[in-house]
Amino acid sequence: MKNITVLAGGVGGARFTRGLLAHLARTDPGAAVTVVVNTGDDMWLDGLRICPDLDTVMYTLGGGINEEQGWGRPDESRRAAAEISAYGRGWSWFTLGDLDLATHIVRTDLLRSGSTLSEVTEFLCRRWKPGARLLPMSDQPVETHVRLARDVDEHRAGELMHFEEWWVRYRAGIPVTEFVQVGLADAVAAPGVVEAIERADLVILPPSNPVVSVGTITAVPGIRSALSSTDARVVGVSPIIGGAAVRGMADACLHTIGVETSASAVGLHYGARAAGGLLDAWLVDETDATALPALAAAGIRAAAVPLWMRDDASTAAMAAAAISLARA
Ligand code: FO1
Repeated sequence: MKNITVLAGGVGGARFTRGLLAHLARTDPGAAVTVVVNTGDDMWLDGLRICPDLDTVMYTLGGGINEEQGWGRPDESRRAAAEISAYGRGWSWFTLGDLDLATHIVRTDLLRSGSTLSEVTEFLCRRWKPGARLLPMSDQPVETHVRLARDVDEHRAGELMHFEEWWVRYRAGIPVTEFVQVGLADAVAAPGVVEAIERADLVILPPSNPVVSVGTITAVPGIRSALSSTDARVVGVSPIIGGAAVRGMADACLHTIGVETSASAVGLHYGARAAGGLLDAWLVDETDATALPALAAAGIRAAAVPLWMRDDASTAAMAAAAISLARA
């Protein structure tokens, strides 16, 4: 198992990858991990380029994450954000901490100097040393927006709203009719992404949001075809346990695209590679063991193991389960 590629969004994908690296350090120290990270949550805010999932993965693997929040830095302060609000600027409901701002300032500085997002990510990782190669899914902006089903505050029904406003300001609590990836038509996979999938010995879809993270990454031109042509096994880990999203409001996203919030529904939504889908195998939690026959019938090899990421040991065990399922 020399090369493992993970397609990750924010918190769930970052924590899973941390467990994977811990497992590999013990069992397969020569293995190299590449994380292809969702950039659909990215935005321009206060003149700065914010990349929530890239930062969550980088901070989590680099030891700089606010563990309770799953995003941002620990021991944060909000002095600059308070001043920005005093000017009536920015998003008062979206916390840009003082330490976190340094990352956005350095990233924006490099982007304005002509660096690509891939180059910026590589530069930032020289400091954080995540122990894996981080690649943005694309160097072109592909921003997830939601289309509003009704008027809310200053927004009108039918309009697009940036996903982060829907997610953070409204906690995904207002009805939307669809997700729109603004910029997708002009985007291509970032350098190294297709190769990282095609040359992998194993590709893992971690328990990230199946719609706005895994769905966004696999919509980038070139990525889905790489997943169908790679010789690697593709193993997914359910982000839904016992009919509820483990984290975040994934159920609001699944509802919007008409997929039931269950481990089997998400696995079937991803589909079997043999039938043109994404998966060779799918890990569900023990409470969802009843889903195994339906998944097998759809051509997806499945196993039921504990999927609660309580600590590093349990997350490492999940990674071990994904690897052994791929080898089965
Ligand atoms: N999430 C929140 O719920 N509230 C916030 O104020 C917030 C600020 C924030 C700032 C930088 C950053 O990188 C992430 C931030 N997030 C915040 C998390 C973000 O919404 C999520 O990490 C992803 O976009 C969804 O996985």
